[in-house]
Amino acid sequence: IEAESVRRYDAIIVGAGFSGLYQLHLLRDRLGLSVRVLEAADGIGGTWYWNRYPGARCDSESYYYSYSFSRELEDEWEWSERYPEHGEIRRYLDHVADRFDLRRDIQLETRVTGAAYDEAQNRWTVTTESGERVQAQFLITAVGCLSTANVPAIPGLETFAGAWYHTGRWPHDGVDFTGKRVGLIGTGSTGIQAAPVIAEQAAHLTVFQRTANYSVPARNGPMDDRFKAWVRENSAELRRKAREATNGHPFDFHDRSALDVSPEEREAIYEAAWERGGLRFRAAFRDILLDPDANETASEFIRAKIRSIVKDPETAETLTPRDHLFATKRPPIDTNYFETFNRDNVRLVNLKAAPIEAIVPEGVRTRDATYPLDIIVFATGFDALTGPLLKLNLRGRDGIALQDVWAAGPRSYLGLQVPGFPNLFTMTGPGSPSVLTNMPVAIEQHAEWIAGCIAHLRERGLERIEATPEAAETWGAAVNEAASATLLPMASSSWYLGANVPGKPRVFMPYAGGMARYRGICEDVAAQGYDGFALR
Ligand code: NA7
Repeated sequence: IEAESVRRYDAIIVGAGFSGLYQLHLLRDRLGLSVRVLEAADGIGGTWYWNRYPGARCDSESYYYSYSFSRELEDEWEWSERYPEHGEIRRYLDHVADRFDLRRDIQLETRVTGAAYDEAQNRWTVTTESGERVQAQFLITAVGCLSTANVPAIPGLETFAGAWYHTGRWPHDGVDFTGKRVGLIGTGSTGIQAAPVIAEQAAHLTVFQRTANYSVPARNGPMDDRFKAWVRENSAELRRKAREATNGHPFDFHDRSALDVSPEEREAIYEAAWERGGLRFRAAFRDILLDPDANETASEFIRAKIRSIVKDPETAETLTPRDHLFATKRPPIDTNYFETFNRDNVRLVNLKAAPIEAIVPEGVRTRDATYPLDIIVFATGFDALTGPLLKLNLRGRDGIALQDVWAAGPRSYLGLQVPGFPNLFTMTGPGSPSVLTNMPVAIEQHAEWIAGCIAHLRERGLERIEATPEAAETWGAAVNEAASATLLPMASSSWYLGANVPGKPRVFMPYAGGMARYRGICEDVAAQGYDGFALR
């Protein structure tokens, strides 16, 4: 009786953001599978459903932070700004869902609380918060990498008399800062986007900084007609460039070393890159992420900019990053971040000098002062990459739990499959290059590779695919090796390493060998009949 009440599909996808939507389209409309998408929120959009904090916008430019699989979709959609704001991205994804008739297979307000693989039936049973159970041969997680909010366990939070929010769980009707004393904890990409916007509204803003950060101006602005026309004309070329780039952005890395030019020429190149703004500042020289001396020239250029923008010398010094090199942590881009500290209603608190000890009813108490606040905003990031997957309580063959398999850090093959978890695909998982890439490029590659893999199985009458432990071992070594070839592992406080979450294993999680190389490896694996996987 029980078995009959359980609905069955060919595939279940968890999450209805960029990844889940495209994966649904491919599996249902190209492969003809029966597919169900389970989504916790009451709307689609994933990351962009939750992240509605003031100033939230994408750091990739709008004309390439979008799907490339449909020319018609591209032609009919117009972006309004150089960097898309969160609401505009949601409208885009809503449009995609309608255009490809995706909604009828998306079940909203359905939080997955567990999934277990049954070897005898070769089937995954997925359990939801409401106790519903659904089954499928294939389970695909499209849960994002930065979707599990990290709210630090600061003693006394529950005693706070005001209101507090995490940026990744922002109230949909917004937060009114008018006349309020606001404390903002965290100066990563999120805090750096939010601070200038909050400062304009609030009576007073206190920014609590643990690690000073580099930031480059985004130079956001409206997409004017000339630029739109240029994008349309060059769209095919821009998409090709993005697909073939190391990082999924359609920009060219300079072919010179920062150390091969005269100091004057270098300064001029950095100055031009600063004026142009955005993540492509990194591309000013080819070796900024490879050679510490080359990087130091970029780091020093930004430090000098901070000193020139921020009027109060002590505040400027506190804002100047010295404990890590530029872009070894995810580099933020901003609109008036450093300028914000010249406002009379903004104060910077250096947590390195006096850490937060507690939250008290009236505000935040550090080792040497109490800061009275009405609102606390936690821009404290996420339990990145592994957090969203571990929360699903996945159990593979013989009941093994992903929590146990990953106790010392994530292990996977290509970031897409974990040994012991047959027919489970982890889109943008740890071990994939996604978080180091313009996300939609990585997502389209993952979705197409997974669809290709399932098609391969079906064509050959095969039912099961599972990464071998040896392949995962080798891939783990490749991930380490790729990271070691860059400066990325040098930043000891980076979320790439899990360092932002106390107690999390320190393992460099993303594949840093570049999206282009990764794509080639995945294609080779498929061409060799899914080398490194056991097929049955
Ligand atoms: P990030 O980049 O992880 O930044 C979180 C910030 O919060 C960072 O400055 C942290 O300092 C700080 N933080 C974290 N925990 C604490 C505690 N306990 N006390 C004080 N300060 C703390 O998250 P974002 O949301 O900004 O960005 C995430 C990604 O989203 C971003 O990289 C883009 O890819 C988009 P720390 O540096 O750890 O010392």
